Amino acid sequence: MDHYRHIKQQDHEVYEILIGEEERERTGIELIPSENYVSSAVREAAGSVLTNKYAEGYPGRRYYGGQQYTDAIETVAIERAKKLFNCQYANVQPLGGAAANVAMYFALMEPGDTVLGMDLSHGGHLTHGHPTTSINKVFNFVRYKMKDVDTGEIDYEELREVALREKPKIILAGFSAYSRELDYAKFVEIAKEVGAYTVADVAHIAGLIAAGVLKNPFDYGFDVITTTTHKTLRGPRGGMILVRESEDIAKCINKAVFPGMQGGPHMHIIAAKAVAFGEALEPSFKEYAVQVIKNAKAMEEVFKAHNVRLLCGGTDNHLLLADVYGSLGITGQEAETVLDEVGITLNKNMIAEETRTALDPSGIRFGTPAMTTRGMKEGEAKQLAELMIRTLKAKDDTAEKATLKKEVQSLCEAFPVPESFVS
Ligand code: DSN
Repeated sequence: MDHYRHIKQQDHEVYEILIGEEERERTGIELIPSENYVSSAVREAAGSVLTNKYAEGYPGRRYYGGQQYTDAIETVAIERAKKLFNCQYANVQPLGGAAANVAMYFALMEPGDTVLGMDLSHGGHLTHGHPTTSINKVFNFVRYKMKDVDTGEIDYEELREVALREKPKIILAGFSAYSRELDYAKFVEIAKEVGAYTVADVAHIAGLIAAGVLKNPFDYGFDVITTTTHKTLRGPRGGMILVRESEDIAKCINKAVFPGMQGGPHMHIIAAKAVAFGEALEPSFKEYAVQVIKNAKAMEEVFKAHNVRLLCGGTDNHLLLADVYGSLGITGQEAETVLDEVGITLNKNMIAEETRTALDPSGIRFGTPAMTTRGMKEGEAKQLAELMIRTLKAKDDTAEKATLKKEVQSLCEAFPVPESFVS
């Protein structure tokens, strides 16, 4: 592997590990819905000399010298992010989605203030105030849920009642395990009634929003969006905070990120974000995003044909949650393990109204961002879903698992991860 030639010469231990991961990614199918493959251009930027540079502050207002190129690259990333999401302000420094959310909370609230967010067992995220997180000790988190877990419809009546009662400072829309579109207009209407900020954590669906294939919360009047940059947006591992139009909010966000929470920004990652945002502005990215959803719908069709219960009754986005314990009698952990054995990577997941434990829940969560990046279309999505069902039924069948592994490998060989996504 030429791109690791210096590591190979200098540090064989690390080299072997990197080669192992390359092989794993090449020969297996990645179905974790929060993962993707980045282009070689994004990887080059992430591995660039900008890792050498301290750049505390923001373009034109730094605390160290030598910033002509850091200012330039951060400005490119900001301008491209604003264009992608149709907003006035962008902070591209958050190191990840969790850091973005924590900074956003401190920007918009005082300790003790209340956030109204999606119940974690109904698809919300750890950083939306899970009891085990530090942020839960600082702010008060209250919840809304789905009205019907088999359609995914949010209980907007309950959301309004809780908002009127608890007077949240922030109403948070967003999820990491939910497969339907949200009614953003409803969130804004309720927030206006109680004087709350509206924030959407779109980490999972950012790429689908940027491509215009899912609704943009800003079009419905949301104040702030937080996101990661490495999921459907197909950039480097990192975070970002966007502000629709309020300069006051943007200033609070900037202060909360630096110096509030972070020190020197990772300029090499900001460069990689700029490259990824450039790719997402290309027409080919829209085609990709359209295909991500088509592929998820194709997988939905197969799971339904096999009578496997899907939470929310199916999907409008890139991910699916299946109740494999209820439908096939295999636990989420067993499913994750046996699928891993044949080269299909996904994650076990709690389902709404879960009766099992977080470490061995009833569900699996999977999605199509990475397999779509490999160029797979509906035919392959259906083939994969069939392979998954066969694997889930072959937990103790060594011969069938060996056959399945070969089938997964030949699918991978037919669809190598591309190096570039723009022509
Ligand atoms: N870990 C990410 C996910 O898989 O959804 C979110 O933090």
